[in-house]
Amino acid sequence: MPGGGSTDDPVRQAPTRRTPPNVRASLEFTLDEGIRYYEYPILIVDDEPENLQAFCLNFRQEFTIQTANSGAEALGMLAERDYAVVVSDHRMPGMSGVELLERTVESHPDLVRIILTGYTDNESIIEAINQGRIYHYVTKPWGPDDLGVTLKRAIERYAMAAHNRSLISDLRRSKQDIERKLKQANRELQRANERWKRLAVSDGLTGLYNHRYFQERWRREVQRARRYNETLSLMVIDVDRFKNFNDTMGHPQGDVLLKAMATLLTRAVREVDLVARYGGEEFVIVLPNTPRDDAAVLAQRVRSLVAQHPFKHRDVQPTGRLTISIGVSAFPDDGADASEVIIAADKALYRAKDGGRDRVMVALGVTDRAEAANQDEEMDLIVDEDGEARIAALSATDLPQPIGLDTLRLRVMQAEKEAEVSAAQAVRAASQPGVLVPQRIEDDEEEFVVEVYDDED
Ligand code: GH3
Ligand code: MG
Ligand code: MG
Repeated sequence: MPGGGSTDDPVRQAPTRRTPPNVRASLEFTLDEGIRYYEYPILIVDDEPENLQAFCLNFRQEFTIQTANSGAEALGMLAERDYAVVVSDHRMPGMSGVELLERTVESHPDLVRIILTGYTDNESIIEAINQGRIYHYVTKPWGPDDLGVTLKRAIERYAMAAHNRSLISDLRRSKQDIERKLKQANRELQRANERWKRLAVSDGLTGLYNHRYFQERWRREVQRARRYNETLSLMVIDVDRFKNFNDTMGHPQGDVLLKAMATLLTRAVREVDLVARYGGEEFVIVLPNTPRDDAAVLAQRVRSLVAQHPFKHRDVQPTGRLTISIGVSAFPDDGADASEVIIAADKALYRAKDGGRDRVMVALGVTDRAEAANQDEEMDLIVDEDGEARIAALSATDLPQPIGLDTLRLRVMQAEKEAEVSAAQAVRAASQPGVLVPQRIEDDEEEFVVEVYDDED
């Protein structure tokens, strides 16, 4: 009854249970109670009805079996539903068993393919088996016990393959999930590292760079300046009479002030300049690629900005204002290495303190240091009412020539308000090379210190 399919045909009798294979459940049963083989449909293909009948009679108790009379019919059925195993006779008109099985390799990779043959030496079967396209061959006539075992092994193999496949896809999914989480964790770690790095170089109170970072960075900047033959300047800043502020207002208010100071200093300089807390109420500013003269002018600006700033409670200070003193030095002018330049700025700062505070002092250059030690000269500069200035007791042209001095202290007596400008004009008129940094000593007396330093060294 080729091509047939009536329901009273024992060969065609549809198996009662056709639950699609549940891979997970199957695996559990493999481990615990054994596989429920009937959950895995088997397709038997043979052109001879007696063979199909014999197959069904032998195995339908244990397995779910469907039959096909030809390769073409089998392909149609395979396209319609999933089978675990296909058992095909080899010698069939139209499409041979090997050909049928080979045609299912791509479309049904997990399907277990078994060939039934009387020709064990058939080349094409051997080749198909060797290349893994056919799982097993069974020689005719087959014995029910052997074939039964073969079918069970085939189903187990199918169940395992399907299970592996699902494991692999589970793994792939979790791998993607893990990768995503890992990426996220890495991003967080990177952010935490950046925060940590920033924390390691910051001062806890002010948020400025800390002393350790300053030292490291300063050394690097000196090396760089040396390599590229550049000038690099440094300001060392100390808050004047800060102990008094602390003692009067209390330490917490002192902290508030230091924070406000840090903000002001940061705002006062360029982006490329580095502001750090040197310790206590001392700050440093590194000015890359800046000649000492420019640094002195900038220091004056910073000093003036601070003196004018309405810090909270500044009125408790002796002068009624919060002021700073600044020492300025530069590499290579004031030292051959990083430490020497810091020491030079520190010394200049001490001179600023000694000189009455709220002022800028510039370091004595390396080359002129010995000379300057013996020439701590003071001269009076008088500015008359129409803004003209002259050196007291000396005419402008009587200034020492050549200059050779790093610092010249000039006491300025003045009648007019524009004294700073006038003093500058006076010194320029006297053909002084260098930068002029006039500074008020005490408002009442209208006295000024004018720092003049030679920029030729
Ligand atoms: P000078 O003008 O000579 O610099 O006088 P000064 O009072 O500023 O100097 P001195 O070194 O005598 O005092 C510095 C004060 O700074 C003493 C210390 O209590 C205070 N200080 C240092 N670090 C901190 C800080 O982190 N917070 C507060 N509130 N005060 C600090
Ligand atoms: Mg101090
Ligand atoms: Mg101080």
